[in-house]
Amino acid sequence: MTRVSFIVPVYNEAATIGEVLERVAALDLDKQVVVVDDGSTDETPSVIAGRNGGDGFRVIRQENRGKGAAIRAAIPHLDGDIAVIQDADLEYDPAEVPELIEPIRRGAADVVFGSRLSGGRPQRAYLFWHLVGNRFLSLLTNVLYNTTLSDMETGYKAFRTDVLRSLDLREDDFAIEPEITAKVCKRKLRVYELPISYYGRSYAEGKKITWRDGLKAVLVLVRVRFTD
Ligand SMILES: Nc1nc2c(ncn2[C@@H]2O[C@H](COP(=O)(O)OP(=O)(O)O)[C@@H](O)[C@H]2O)c(=O)[nH]1
Ligand SMILES: [Mg+2]
Repeated sequence: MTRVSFIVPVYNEAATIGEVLERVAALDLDKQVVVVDDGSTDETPSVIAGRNGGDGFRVIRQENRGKGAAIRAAIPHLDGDIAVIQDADLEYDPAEVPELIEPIRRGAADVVFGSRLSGGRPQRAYLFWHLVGNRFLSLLTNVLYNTTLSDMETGYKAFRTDVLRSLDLREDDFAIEPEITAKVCKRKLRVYELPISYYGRSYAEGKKITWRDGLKAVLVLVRVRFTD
């Protein structure tokens, strides 16, 4: 059976992290869960500590350096065949992970992106400029790397674990998303997309990504294409 490693970057998500971990635990998969909490100042640490996750459950703590640093910190600890990034904020529903990883399990894909923009699943209607920004970044990705992604910024990205390890990721903050996308595309890996649901949250509910991350994404996409 395929073992699946969940990487859960979490920063101040006390309202949702418990439910996320419960939904992950409920999945009928052979799995490992690596939570990276880098300095949450709310109740997140006690919610995590209150869970007895068993053998495959590990919590990494470090100084706060961003989502990218958190994902990178988890990579050396992965022991699954497939690795999935699972945000801690319930924008993405763990119940969809078995479907997401299926193309990798079948041996057809090296990487699968869950797409919010390809239709067919519930999507919260809101934040017009985010949609425009995400469409633009995906178009730029497609032009630079000759591919056809609809949602390069998606939080749901699944990988063969050896492929994730080989990407040599360096970004600390949200620039990890374009860095992953760019390096995956540049390597000519077999990338698939699958429509997923998106239960988007507002800034009042704790969303942290901003337009500055969008600008930085442009730079990272161009940099990896022409230099790295
Ligand atoms: N460990 C860690 N996780 C972070 C940090 N910043 C964001 N995250 C997590 O990354 C995920 C995505 O963050 P979010 O603000 O929802 O961004 P978006 O979904 O890309 O708009 C959530 O699970 C956050 O808790 C950070 O500095 N450290
Ligand atoms: Mg989110």
